[in-house]
Amino acid sequence: MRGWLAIVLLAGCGRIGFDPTDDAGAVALVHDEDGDLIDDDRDNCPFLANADQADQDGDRVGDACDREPANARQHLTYFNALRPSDPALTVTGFGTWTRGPDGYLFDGDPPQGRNGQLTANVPVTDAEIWLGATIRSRVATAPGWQVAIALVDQTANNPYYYGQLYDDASNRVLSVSEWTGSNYFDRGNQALASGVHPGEVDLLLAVRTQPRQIDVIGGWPGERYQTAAVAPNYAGADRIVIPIEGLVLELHYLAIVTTN
Ligand SMILES: [Ca+2]
Ligand SMILES: [Ca+2]
Ligand SMILES: [Ca+2]
Repeated sequence: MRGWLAIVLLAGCGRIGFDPTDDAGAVALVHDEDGDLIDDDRDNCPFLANADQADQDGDRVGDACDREPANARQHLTYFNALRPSDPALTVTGFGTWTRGPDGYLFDGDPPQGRNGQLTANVPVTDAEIWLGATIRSRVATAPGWQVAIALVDQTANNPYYYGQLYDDASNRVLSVSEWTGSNYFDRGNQALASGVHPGEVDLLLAVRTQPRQIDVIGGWPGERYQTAAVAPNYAGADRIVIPIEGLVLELHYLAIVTTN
């Protein structure tokens, strides 16, 4: 129901309190994405502040980002803080992406073009994909506003499942959508009280093959949304695409927690 280039999404991160040194000034932090004073490379949940590092099942994925905190089968398999020193993502679409010191800035304000997308060539099967961003503003002249996580099919070479925060003249939803090859279908959604608006935002797309189900959770601090959908055609993906539409937005991190 929604065109591919009309898909956009984004998520925010908890970098409030970021400090290059700890309070005592004795230990220099290399990079602390979530501001919990634990370096990314030794933080068991590097994108959500969890200073206590609680991990009740001991699988090295902290409870804060472990969807099954009592079932030891999670692995943090991908984390990109999107700094200039981190692996670059592929930019496509029409808007302008600029790499800054702590993220990618997307400008969806014409004449740069309203739509753009980043691609991470990372395969996923049973996993949670986390995205964090800050929406700085909406482009007033855009017909819609969106941040999304899209999965690209391993065989058809098409994006086929999307988790998204989407807002246009007829929809204001957090949703799961499916592209079947000929049509878009909204497989699950929850209405957004205030549409897609500025602020820190995050998005989680959780995908499973047994049973075939997709959960989407996201929103703004104090304004959370959740939906789920059965996904009989989901069989994994060979890459992740992050589409954005009609926003000026800074993307802060992309992470994948694999379940097996
Ligand atoms: Ca940290
Ligand atoms: Ca953390
Ligand atoms: Ca854990």
